[in-house]
Amino acid sequence: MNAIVNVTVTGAAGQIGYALLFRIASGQLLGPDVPVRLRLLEIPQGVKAAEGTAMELDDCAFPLLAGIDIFDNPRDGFDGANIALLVGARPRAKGMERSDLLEANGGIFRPQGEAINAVAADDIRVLVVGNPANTNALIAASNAPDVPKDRFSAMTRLDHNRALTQVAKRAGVAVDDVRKLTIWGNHSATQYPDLFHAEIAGQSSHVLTEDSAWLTEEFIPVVATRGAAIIAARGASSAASAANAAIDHVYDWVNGTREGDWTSAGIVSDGSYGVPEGLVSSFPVVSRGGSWEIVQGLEIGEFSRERIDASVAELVEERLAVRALGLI
Ligand code: NAX
Repeated sequence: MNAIVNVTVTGAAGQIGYALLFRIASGQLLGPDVPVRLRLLEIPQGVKAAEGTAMELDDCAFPLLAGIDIFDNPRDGFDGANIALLVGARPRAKGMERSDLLEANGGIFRPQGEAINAVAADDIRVLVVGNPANTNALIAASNAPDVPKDRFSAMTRLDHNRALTQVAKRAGVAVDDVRKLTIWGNHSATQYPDLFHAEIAGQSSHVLTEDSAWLTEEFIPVVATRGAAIIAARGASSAASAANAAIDHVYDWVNGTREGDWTSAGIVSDGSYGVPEGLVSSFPVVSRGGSWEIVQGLEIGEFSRERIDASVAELVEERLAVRALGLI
């Protein structure tokens, strides 16, 4: 049996937390032979509900679940964490300006970054799910100066998975036959799902990219605004699909992406593809040896360039705003 891995989940009593924790405890996050100890972090008002979820986890008698602890402060919540899923965040309330939203989330992700810096395990890997995910990841990473920047990532895997299914449906193939799709930029409506390097059942995707009406009026907006469409239909935001994407992201990060494919993740830019260094932006990535690497050498045409630049411009603005607030 492998060593026990400590997994901290924030926002554990929320709807994504509820969809996520059982899958982690059953072995789907890290693999079927890796025992996990869950550390649930909530605000004090969320602790009771987290206790209820912990009771249900106990009642599943998962063989891989080595224990569950619940905390209401980051210093204890991240103590010894090997993996941290930062799901809890402050949603945008009516009438809230974007700067208010960034400030409110800074109040969450700055102390969490500081706590990760102080008490997490040396091999800590952090996935930020809570929105605005890219900039929240930037805030957390900036406040954890002793943790290598490449250990922080923001989730765009849900967008990636959404795009895979849209392409598979359009092309009439299985989802598994669609490869090398990319989500670029911010996890927001400006994100750019890029099909130009995609392979569909081993063939080029030009049949789809040449259908410019479908590409610009259907595919890109459907993927970019899918979150709002789910809310309109379900009366609540994506939860199980978001939890599933978080599982996919961490599983691939730890165990490696499959040969002949790549995925998408928000990671700290090294300046690749003209994305300013230090921004947390989504890129085409592979994971090798437990680290994300940006897929290099892709040709970016004018159509893609414009859209990548627009989303990156939004990230630059968000960075300026959190800098002005003294959060990074
Ligand atoms: P919920 O409102 O159901 O749950 C959030 C939970 O976080 C609550 O239980 C709350 O008490 C807790 N919380 C708040 N502040 C906290 C703190 N400082 N420490 C620990 N816990 C804290 O939201 P849910 O639907 O679970 O969504 C969580 C976040 O994921 C939201 O920010 C949401 O916007 C974001 N999403 C991100 C996605 C992505 O692809 N990156 C997709 C799905 C989702 O929209």
